[in-house]
Amino acid sequence: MEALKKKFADKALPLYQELRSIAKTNGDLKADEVKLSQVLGGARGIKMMLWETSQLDPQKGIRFRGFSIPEIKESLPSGPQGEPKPEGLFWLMLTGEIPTEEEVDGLTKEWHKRADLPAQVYTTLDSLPADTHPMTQLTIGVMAMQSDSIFSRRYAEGLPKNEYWDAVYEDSMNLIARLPRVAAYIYRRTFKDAQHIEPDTSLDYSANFAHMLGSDDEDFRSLMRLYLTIHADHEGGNASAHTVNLVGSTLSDPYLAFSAGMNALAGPLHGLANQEVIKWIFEMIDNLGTKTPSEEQIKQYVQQTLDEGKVIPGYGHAVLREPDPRFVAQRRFAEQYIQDSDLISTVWKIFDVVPPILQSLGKVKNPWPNVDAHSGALLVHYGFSEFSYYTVLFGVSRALGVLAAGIWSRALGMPLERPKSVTSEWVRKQVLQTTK
Ligand code: NMX
Ligand code: MLT
Repeated sequence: MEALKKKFADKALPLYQELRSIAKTNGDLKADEVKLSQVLGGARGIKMMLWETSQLDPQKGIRFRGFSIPEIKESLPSGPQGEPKPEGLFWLMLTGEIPTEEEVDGLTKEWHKRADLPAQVYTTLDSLPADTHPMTQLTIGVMAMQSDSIFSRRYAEGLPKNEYWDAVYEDSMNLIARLPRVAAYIYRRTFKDAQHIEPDTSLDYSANFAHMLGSDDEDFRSLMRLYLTIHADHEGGNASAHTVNLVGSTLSDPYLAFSAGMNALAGPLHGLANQEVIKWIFEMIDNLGTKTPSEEQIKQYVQQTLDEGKVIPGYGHAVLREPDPRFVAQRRFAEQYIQDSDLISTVWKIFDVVPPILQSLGKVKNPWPNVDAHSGALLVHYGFSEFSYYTVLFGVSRALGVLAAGIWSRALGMPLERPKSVTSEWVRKQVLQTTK
């Protein structure tokens, strides 16, 4: 058994026993109380699932197995310029331990070994019109591999429950290994006249992905390491993770579950916001006729967007109540690696202008920037200006978190997810009962 799989099994199987015993002895303890405002308000804050890989604090932001982003940057094995390798984060999410350089190198090699795509992925993608949205291409590309699922095959052969996690682990490792090839293929066929670039397996996961996209710039490789690390997981309740969890709980295999999650990520209130942000900034620049808008000009454009009944993309969050540490990490990256970019200066000016305006509306719970407010400007700086592609990069990263969590769910014997719904009549009755 490979080292990561063995380490995971050693941790997960005792936890399975412990949680079963907790459910038996303390199952009646309350985890939460639900208010009508939560039922009518997108289930905000309701505790209803187990998610081992990360936890989100409204003020402090994301913690991956207890580690903040600065701590991750400090502790995980990194590339030559010091940005953390996502291989290390995956290891941490599965084991709770910071891996050694050697363990991370071993994982890079393991993913290279598993990265070949079945031929039908290429033919399926090639059959799509070139203007098919890259996120649609991503889910179709993933679905084209589903016939390879080890879980599905073994389940049909009569897989016992205590081996589910093993088959899900194999599928998840294969899928993570293959995603950069699928994603790069989509990018090159859509935007670069199908001039594809062979992988370079001497590189780590992120640098090889950057290479297949078309860049061997050392700074861009570093950005990819950081990008793929910080977008990987945001606890279980976000729309893409929750979708993967829900679909996975039916024992759909990781290909089916992950592609369902990508359809959630493709929505403009979720991962597509990174595309929306840069589109909005370019429209503002066009509209104002300057690449260096003043704060006053930005204020007016923000007001115009709100007056048109639209949201300011990249701002606000369902959980966070402070600037997103993932925004801050990208800003620090820009400060360190990029001098003199009008676009990045504009992103920072928007950060100065937008929060007080959103606060003044009196209804926005979080006026601060989220992860998507910064990423596009960095990608444009390194020559990736095809913004309809950006959410695919988010998706490749998100695979690490949601698939690691899926392995946990099967190892911990999590059942079919099936919460309760109510009708408006039931809601009315609750109100009548308490006001009688
Ligand atoms: N611009 C304008 N209005 C906003 C914004 C914003 N950025 N954020 C929230 N509001 C409004 C929201 O539409 C709602 O209005 P109404 O009552 O008229 O329907 C009101 O403020 C209260 O919303 P909140 O409770 O603050 O936010 P909620 O938890 O419902 O939604 C988001 C969170 C992220 C969906 C919301 O802030 C938003 O639409 N932001 C812009 C899109 C975005 O950046 N999404 C990316 C999130 C990160 N990700 O990658 O997933
Ligand atoms: C995410 O990374 O999934 C987003 O910030 C949305 C969320 O956490 O709800």
